[in-house]
Amino acid sequence: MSADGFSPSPPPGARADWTIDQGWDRYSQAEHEVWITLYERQTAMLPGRACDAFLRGLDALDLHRSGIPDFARINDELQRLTGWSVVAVPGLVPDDVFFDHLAHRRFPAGQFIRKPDELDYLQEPDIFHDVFGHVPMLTDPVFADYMQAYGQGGQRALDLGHLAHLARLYWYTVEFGLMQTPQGLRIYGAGIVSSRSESLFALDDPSPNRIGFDLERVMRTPYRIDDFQQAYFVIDSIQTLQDVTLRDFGSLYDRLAVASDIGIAQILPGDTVFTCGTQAYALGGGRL
Ligand code: HBI
Ligand code: FE
Repeated sequence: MSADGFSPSPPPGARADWTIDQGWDRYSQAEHEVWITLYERQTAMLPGRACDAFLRGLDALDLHRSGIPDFARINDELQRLTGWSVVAVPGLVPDDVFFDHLAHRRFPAGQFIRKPDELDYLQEPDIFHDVFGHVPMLTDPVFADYMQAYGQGGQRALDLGHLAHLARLYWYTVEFGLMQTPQGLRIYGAGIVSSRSESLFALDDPSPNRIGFDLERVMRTPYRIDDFQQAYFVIDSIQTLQDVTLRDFGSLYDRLAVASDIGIAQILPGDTVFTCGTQAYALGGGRL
């Protein structure tokens, strides 16, 4: 939604809710090969790095078969497991449209796939990020409920003028979340699991801070959209996410309205610190 409160209209060919047909038959062989390349790269490195729920979901959905998956096939299984479905969209959709889909257990996924010369970085979420990154976690019943609650909360955050705060929760959990397990830190965030370089950086690099998840703390922390994160937040279990959404965000938003943001690389006295990062990567100018 734009600042004046009106959403732009869907592009030509899209429905009122911004969905389009996936048009699975129209993907070229070259596009299927991009999927297969990315799929093989990520699945080779994710055991021992991604959390069990993600790896189980990946297995359950059998996402690699013949390249880019057909949403109709994924949805049979996903519907059965958690009642979610994947719908195709042309790219980024307005916030209110995005939240409405999530609130109805539909995940909007980009229909297109990145070009072979941009395997590692892209501006808009494509089908590999959206389907490989996000959909496996939607097979977990608790995570599935969290995502729906997030969509419902999104509609309220827009009304209350606190979208920027809620978006940080999404960013630091759904996109870039880490989880503490008896076997060590694991990835569950879609932005990490769908990226080879960030799957290494987020777990192994000494640069970023890794801090125990705290809802209010996260909502006060800005994030980077153009490079690796300078802070990652660590949950104990998926249940933590569901518990968070049981709270009423109204009083939280009132406090946040007068609270200052926390520096992106700052560590506070109350933080549970997994890693006090060197920030060497960001101080060195990152990849830009
Ligand atoms: N659209 N397709 C798509 N994917 C997103 O992740 C997305 C979006 N529109 C808005 C949006 N995300 C953000 O509003 C939230 O994540 C906060
Ligand atoms: Fe995403």
